Amino acid sequence: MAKLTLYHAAPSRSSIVRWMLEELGEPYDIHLVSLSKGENRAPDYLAVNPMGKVPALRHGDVVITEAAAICAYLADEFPRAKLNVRIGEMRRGVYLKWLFFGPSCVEPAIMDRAFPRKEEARRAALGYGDFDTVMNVLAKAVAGAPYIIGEQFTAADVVIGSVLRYGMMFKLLPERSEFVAYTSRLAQRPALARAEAKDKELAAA
Ligand SMILES: N[C@@H](CCC(=O)N[C@@H](CS)C(=O)NCC(=O)O)C(=O)O
Repeated sequence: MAKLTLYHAAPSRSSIVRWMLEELGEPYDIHLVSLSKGENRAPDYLAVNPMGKVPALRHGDVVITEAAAICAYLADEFPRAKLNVRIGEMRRGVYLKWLFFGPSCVEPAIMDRAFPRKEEARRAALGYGDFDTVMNVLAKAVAGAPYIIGEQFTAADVVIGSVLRYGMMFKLLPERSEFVAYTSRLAQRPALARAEAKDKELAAA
């Protein structure tokens, strides 16, 4: 089987993929990239990800970047873990919506609030519209059912769960009761606990 290698810095957005890999249960290697030493800007890493960012995942001869794309790829590539919704199932549309909603709406909404623009952008020009709408839509989506598409835990929970966990940790989004309840459910997952423990070890080394 082709080897999986995660280019990783702990903690960072590559921790999203570390969690996903732990959920998969497939063997993987870690290639550490020190952001503080600027290794992400060194030519050998720019050859892997010209954006100079982590995460990147090597699977055999293929390199995938962008945390949500990596999670989607892994879920489809290793269907035994049941972290995807297969093509042909109606629920796949909802699953893909939430996978894309993380990086295209939640992240930019949070970051624009943390680093405001000098001139306010027109709501219609922003892909996410406005911060409050994104939060309201998200709160409704994670209320009730255990996971974002219902009873099944998927890669979309890794993506949305991660942005909510980090967002609340760094006080970038409100601690709404729906977010707290959802991320507490996710915190029960043994794979997340393993990923966190391994990252803590790395961060302390
Ligand atoms: N759009 C990328 C963002 C990745 C990203 O911003 N990674 C940060 C770490 S959290 C990074 O590598 N920063 C180093 C830098 O830009 O110098 C994704 O979702 O994977």
